[in-house]
Amino acid sequence: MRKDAGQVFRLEDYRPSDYLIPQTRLTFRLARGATIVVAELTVERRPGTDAGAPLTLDGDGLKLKRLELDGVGNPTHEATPDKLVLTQLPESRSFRVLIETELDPDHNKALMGLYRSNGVYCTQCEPEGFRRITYFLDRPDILSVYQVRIEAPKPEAPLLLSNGNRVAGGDLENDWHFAEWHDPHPKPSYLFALVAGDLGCLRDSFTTMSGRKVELGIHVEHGKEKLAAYAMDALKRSMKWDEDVFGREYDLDVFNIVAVSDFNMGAMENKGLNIFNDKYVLADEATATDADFANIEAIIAHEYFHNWTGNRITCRDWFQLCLKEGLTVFRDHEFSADQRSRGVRRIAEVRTLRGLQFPEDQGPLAHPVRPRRYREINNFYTATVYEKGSEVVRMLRTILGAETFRASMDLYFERHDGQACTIEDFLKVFEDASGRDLSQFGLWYNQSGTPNLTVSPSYEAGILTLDIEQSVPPTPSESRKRAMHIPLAFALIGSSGEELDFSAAEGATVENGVIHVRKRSHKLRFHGVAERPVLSLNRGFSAPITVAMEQRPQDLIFLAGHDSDPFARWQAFNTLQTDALIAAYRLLLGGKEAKYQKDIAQLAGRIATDATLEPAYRALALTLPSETDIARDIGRDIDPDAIFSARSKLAAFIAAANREPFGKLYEELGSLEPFSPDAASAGRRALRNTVLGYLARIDGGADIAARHYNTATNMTDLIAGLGTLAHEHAASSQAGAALADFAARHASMPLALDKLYQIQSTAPGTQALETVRALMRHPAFHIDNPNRVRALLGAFSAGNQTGFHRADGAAYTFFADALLEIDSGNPQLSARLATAFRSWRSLEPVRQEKARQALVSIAAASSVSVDLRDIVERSLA
Ligand code: 0A1
Ligand code: ZN
Repeated sequence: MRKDAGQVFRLEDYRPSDYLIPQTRLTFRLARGATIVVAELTVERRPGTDAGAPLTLDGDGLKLKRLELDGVGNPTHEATPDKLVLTQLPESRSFRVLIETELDPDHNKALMGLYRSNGVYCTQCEPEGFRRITYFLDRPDILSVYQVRIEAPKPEAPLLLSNGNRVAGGDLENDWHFAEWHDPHPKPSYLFALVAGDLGCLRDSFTTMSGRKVELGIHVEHGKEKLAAYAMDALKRSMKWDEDVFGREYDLDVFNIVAVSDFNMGAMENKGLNIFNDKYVLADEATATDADFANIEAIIAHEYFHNWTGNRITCRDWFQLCLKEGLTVFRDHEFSADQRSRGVRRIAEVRTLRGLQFPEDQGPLAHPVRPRRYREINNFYTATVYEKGSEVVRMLRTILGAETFRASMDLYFERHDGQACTIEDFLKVFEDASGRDLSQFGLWYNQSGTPNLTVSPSYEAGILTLDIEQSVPPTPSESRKRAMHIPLAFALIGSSGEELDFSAAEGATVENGVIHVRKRSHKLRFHGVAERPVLSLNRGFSAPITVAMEQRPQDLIFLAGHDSDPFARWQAFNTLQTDALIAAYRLLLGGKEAKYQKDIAQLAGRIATDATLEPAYRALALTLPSETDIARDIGRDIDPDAIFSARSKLAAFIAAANREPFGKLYEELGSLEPFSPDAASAGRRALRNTVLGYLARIDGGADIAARHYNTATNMTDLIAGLGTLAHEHAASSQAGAALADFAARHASMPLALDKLYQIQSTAPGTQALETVRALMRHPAFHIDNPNRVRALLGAFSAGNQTGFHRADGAAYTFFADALLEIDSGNPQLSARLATAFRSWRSLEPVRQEKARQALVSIAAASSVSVDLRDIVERSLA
């Protein structure tokens, strides 16, 4: 085992290394079974370091074949697979170390370091994969200029890529060839990449703002080049957007993207050579849904934007991960908002944050956006670091204003280009550019938990009083919290829907429509308010918090119809739905019938048919809170079956009340138009497919869904038809026929089969476990492939509340066994999947105990990776 399972890394222990590696020359000889890597490092002793200090290099499972110091073999050293220590080093400040290692990429199932995916050699080095290739100071504050030579058999690997620009290439003996790449930008080892294989290429070019031509290439399996067209378009739009919005220009002559089919995450921003999970590159109307297109656009942009936020300015250590990730997510969110509909994107972002980050922040795995300790850094690529990290950057912009924000970002790039930085460095540029003190704001990086604001309004004689109480709940190892700076965007809405003015506000700073909550409690007074207003709070989701305020249903209905802020308007209807669902849940638990008011169904009908609203917005508004959303809002003693039942009944209630308008809308939206992946067309499809979900719940629903499936001309509609049949009419002959048809039509398309797995594993009810077991035995399922595993086991555990949480605990036991099997090859994947247990304590006692037993059984297994153990033990703590 590479790491001591108990070892904890702490932020306060950071210390610069004694040595630097300004230059790295790598030679790869890629041969089956035994790949040889020669690393020639120019090492420099840091000024002030004692000449006797040893040089300790990181390794992970390495086989050392040769070692030289300044050209002399076998210097004094100690080598284990996980460490190389050189002692008795030369007096001179700088010296050369040559290290030869031997690797077996074919048997690398962890997909970290150098591995083969579908016959293609590729690498993944973030965060600590480079040490699986050679011994190195494998930490992000060691910046080195890389020169890379790749040698490989030409027929097997005609394509040889690495970072930077290609500087040489040619033929060698025995049908081998080579290429040399030079990357002039000093970079940390985690950004190193190599690809070698036989791939097709879609080429294009981009001329930068200063007139330089950049060659662009997207490398995919032969025959799939056309499927990269959308990704290429997204790349060019991203390059242009970063110039226009952040003034950032690309800095090499080439930019390559490679799609691989075995990848642990979405994609990776290696300098000039982004490596992608093929799921986020390949798309056309027949193979990808609108959601896939939107994800591709966002992820292409995200990786490209890392070139400045991550690569040119990187992280000093892994505690600072949010420095690059939160900021880059913020940038990709802004990009998608500009490319699509800002209001709709914002609602989608908040749904993701609440769906993934809130449960994390409210459970045993909670950690600050910048954690202070970790056992396994791989487990900190979390929704908190990414999504909440992005919200923190967004709040900075809200507090400082768009202009000062941009000036601060300019200063950040100017001051820190070429450096490895901390969150303190980042906040300092905003302080310097604005002249403000951001020390209280900095708590957003250091304090975990979702803050709550309780707001109690009262109105009398032109004065609106708001009592605001702030609280941050206790989280693991943080029992006492300090008051945070929360920018709360708001409006006071008058009876005819207009925003009301006020003459003065006291009790907190109020500027540009934002209340700056900084204390535990505020008594705010707005003077000169013409009438009792309806409050619109946390507009645009200005802060990642929960807000508790008693609001009358008629006020929520009013906001849902009149709020000019699209997020707040959506939120009002969402709150009405949630309140109704929770009330019904409680009735069901008490053995009573679920009851719903007809207002909610009428409002749904009005929103669905309101032509002044964007179809994508209407689709989001008609999408009921998910079962996990409802569970999160209930908070404790969760019975997933009762939640499912309350939600189904509300959907049926809305459907029954809107049979006619929904039917009409469905037909209107069905008029055939040529496919386009643009946001407006996708929005129309989304609305039609959401309405289908309702129509499927009334008489003849199976026939409507079957017709939808059979007449679909793109993957979005096909999946909508299939999902509706398989989930709402599982026992129908139409469902069986459609599932068989889809499987047959896509038998040779793994990414499409993943969609089928996902639908089948999320079919509600206890029988899903048997379905999942059976699918795991299907020849197309490969436990080594993360996409297959996520589509089946990831979707089942995170997306099937009634199936995964079946009361007898059988799915927990099954899942725990599956995790251990995955863990033996790919710990990163097993650990991530295990987070499905993170909210186990909020279940009702019977399920809670069964989930606990499953976690305990993993912890007690004879061989568990550090990654999985870390998640399981923190979950149990
Ligand atoms: N930096 C990447 C995320 C990433 C992290 C770890 C990986 O290892 C398998 C891969 C990718 C990003 O933010 O896109
Ligand atoms: Zn990223």
